Amino acid sequence: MIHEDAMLPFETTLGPGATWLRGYLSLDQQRAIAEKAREIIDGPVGGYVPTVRGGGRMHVRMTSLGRHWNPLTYKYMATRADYDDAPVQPVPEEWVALASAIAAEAGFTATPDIALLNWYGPDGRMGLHQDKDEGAESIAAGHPVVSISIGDTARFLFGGLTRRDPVEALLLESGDAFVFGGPARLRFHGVSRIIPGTAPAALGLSGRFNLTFRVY
Ligand SMILES: O=C(O)CCC(=O)C(=O)O
Repeated sequence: MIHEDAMLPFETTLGPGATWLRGYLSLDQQRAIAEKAREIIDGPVGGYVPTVRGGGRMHVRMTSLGRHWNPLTYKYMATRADYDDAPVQPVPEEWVALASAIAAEAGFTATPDIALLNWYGPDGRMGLHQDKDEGAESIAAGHPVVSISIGDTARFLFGGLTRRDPVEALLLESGDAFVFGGPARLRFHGVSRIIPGTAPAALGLSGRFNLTFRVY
């Protein structure tokens, strides 16, 4: 099923624990997040294109906050051991507060302490995967992943608990939030493509930032 209908309600449930909050962020909030995200991704511990276990290169520029996600070991650590050994930067406080508020809107109590910041260019994409590298207790508790989209629209794929389960395609637009926790915490997801030129003109962005907040 493809959710492309602009008349969809603000809050859409995609099964227990999975909530799509369309247009959650105002343009001013989006602008502030985009500015901060740009500063981080172009900063001293900025974005790089990770090479994963097996040698494949990802199709996003990524940097981690709070703890570094190592794409070779699939573990979180204090420095970027797979790249430049730089110490990871903290998650900005205002982002923690925002992610907690979004989690609450979706029915979860969570204070994220780690985040991945991804930049998608026109050919950006991310294969179907589960987010299962956080601490075992966090996953067992079902603490949610809180995702924020800024910039160009993404065709986001959301599947089930196994790779073979049917996948829905959602068009995540700038300002949308998406939360999956509880029974949805380990659902497969990915991004099949970006739709260039769809970012709100006021952001002056050509590409897409995605932020995913998690509790380690
Ligand atoms: O860009 C997105 O919407 C998804 C990002 C994602 O799946 C991840 O960072 O694990």
